[in-house]
Amino acid sequence: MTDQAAIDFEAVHGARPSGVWAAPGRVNLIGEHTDYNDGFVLPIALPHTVKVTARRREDARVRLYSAQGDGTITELALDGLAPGVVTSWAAYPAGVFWALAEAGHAVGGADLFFDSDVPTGAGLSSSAALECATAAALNDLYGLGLSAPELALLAQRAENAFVGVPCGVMDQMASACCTDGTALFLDTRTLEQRHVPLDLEAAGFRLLVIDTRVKHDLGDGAYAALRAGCEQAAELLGLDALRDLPPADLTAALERLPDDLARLVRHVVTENRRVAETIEHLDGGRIAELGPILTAGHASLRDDFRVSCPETDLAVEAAVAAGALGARMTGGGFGGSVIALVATADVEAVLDAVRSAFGSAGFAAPVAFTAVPSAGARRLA
Ligand code: GAF
Repeated sequence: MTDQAAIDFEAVHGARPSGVWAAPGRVNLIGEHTDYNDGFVLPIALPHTVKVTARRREDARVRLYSAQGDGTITELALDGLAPGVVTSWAAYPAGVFWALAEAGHAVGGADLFFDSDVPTGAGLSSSAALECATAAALNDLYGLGLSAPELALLAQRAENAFVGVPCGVMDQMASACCTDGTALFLDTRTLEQRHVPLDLEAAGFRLLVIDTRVKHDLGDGAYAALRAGCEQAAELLGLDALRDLPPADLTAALERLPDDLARLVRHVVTENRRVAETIEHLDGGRIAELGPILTAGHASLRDDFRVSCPETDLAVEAAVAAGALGARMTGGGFGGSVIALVATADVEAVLDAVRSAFGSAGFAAPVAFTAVPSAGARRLA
C-alpha cells in the first residue's frame, strides 16, 4: 500500500488500514438494454477505478468516507441497514454490507476510504465500481471466499434491492470479472462468460470514449419503465424473456404488439444479433467490420429504444462523418457517453469534429479519452 493511502486513511479513521482494493468502471462495446432481457453483452473494463482502503471493525459498525464527498463520515450500524435507510452515495457500499449479510455471509463492521477517478453520471458504471470495490474488500477482510461472479451478483442485489435501481447484471459483472486486454462476452441468463482478446492498438485502432457531460441517472424511473415494458412484451408473447424470441419470428411477433412495445422488442432482438455478429468478427480478427454494427446499434437505441439524446446523437453523427468506423452511445442512455471506433491516424480529426459540432450546437465541451481494456476488481496491496 502506498504510504499516502495509509496516511489518508489514518487521518480519517484513526487507525492503519489492512489493504487497498480497486474496481473499474466500464464501457459496453455492444449489447445495450439486453441484460435484463436475459440477453448478451460485451463490455470492457476501463483503467478508471474506485479504490477503497479498508480495515475490519469489531463493533459491527460501518464507517464510509469518500475523497470525492463532502468531508463527512457516514456511520451506520450493521443491524440497522435496510432498504431506504441510506439515501446518499453511501447507499451503494452500505447496500453491499446488507446484501452480504442477507445472503448469510458472516460479514462484520469496517472502516472504508474511497477514492475514485471513474467519472460519475457519465454512463461509465461508477456505481457498480463502488459496489464491486466494497464487495472485493469485504470478501478478503472477512475471508468469505466468494468468486468474482458471486460478488457481482451480490453487488447487483445491493443496487436492485437496497438502492432501488432495477439494473441488470452487466455493469457489476464487468467491474468484477473483466481481465486485462479482453472484452467480456457474457450470457446474462446462464452467466457463462468468455474473455475475448481485444488488442485494438496492435490492429491500428482506438476506442474513444466521448463523455457528453449530460448527466444520466438510472434512478429517475425511465430505466425502470423500459425494463417493465420489455417484461410486459415478453409476457404478451408468451416468452420467459425477450431473449427467447428467435430473429426469424420477429416480424410476426411485432404485429401482435402495440407500437410502444414493438419497438422495444425490435431493439432487443436486433441488438442480441449485433452482439453475435461482433463476436464473429472479433474471433475472425476483423475489427474494422465492427464499425457499422456499432452505428446500427446507436440507430436502434435512438429510434426504437429511444434512450439517446441530442448530445449523444450529435457525437455519433460528427464522429462517423469525420471518419470514425462506427460509433454509438454506451450504457443506459439519457445522456452519458459515446464510444467511437477510430483508426489511430484519424483520432485527432474525429475529436476535432466532435468538439466543433458541440461548439456550433451550443453544447458544453465533451471530455474524451481512449478506452484500454483493463482488469476487473482486485486487491492492490
Ligand atoms: C445500465 C444498467 F445498469 C445495466 O444493467 C444495463 O441495463 C445498461 O444500463 C444498458 O445496457 O448501465
